[in-house]
Amino acid sequence: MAEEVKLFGMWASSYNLRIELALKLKGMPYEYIEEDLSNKSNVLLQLNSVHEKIPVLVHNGKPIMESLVILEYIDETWKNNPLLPQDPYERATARFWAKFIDEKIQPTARNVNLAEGKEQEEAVEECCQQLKRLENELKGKSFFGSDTVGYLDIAALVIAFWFEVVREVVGLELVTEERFPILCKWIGKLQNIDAVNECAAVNECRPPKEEHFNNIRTRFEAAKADSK
Ligand SMILES: N[C@@H](CCC(=O)N[C@@H](CS)C(=O)NCC(=O)O)C(=O)O
Repeated sequence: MAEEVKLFGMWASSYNLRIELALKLKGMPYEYIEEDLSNKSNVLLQLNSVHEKIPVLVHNGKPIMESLVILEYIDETWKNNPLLPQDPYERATARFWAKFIDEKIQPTARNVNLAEGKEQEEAVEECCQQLKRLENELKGKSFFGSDTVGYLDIAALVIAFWFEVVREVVGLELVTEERFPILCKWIGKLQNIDAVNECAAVNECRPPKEEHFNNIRTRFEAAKADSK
């Protein structure tokens, strides 16, 4: 039976990007359905009635939600080019750091983006400490997945893109080579546009920079207006 793989996403979402990248690394063709998040389709609302969010992967009619869960599903379903490490301890460690990114770094990064004055300064300090912890995980390795892009690289991609957002949109020089040499080297490798290996897939999935920054600017302004 031919497989049916559909992805409900939004072009500027880094969660969506995780799934696109994983499917590309697996060489799995899929149908992409762009959602307007200000006017979500009934199909999306039915598929993910709990969170009403993208991304949703639909495999042979069955929906899978939450980007990290979807990544594991993809890895277990299509066994070529494994994303998670084979060793149970290393798998657990990769999952631990992915959770750390989503539950700790992302909320702090949100405060860096949206807070002002002293509150923003505190968020910057906290974020730098969290990023240092993550950076330690990369010591002595090319990628979090060791020699190749793996599950944790995909989960952490959101950070690679956020570094530029902070500089271009928020106007903070937060992540410098001096502060985070290992993370910066990793980002450089991922963004090597001449790469022919899995890093080429990263660039294929990446939204066009200017449009992406403009989209983020608009979202930040709306979020700030909402909180006032
Ligand atoms: N924890 C979720 C987060 C997904 C998420 O926040 N999606 C956003 C787009 S980036 C969304 O659909 N937002 C619509 C809404 O909140 O109404 C995941 O990892 O998939």
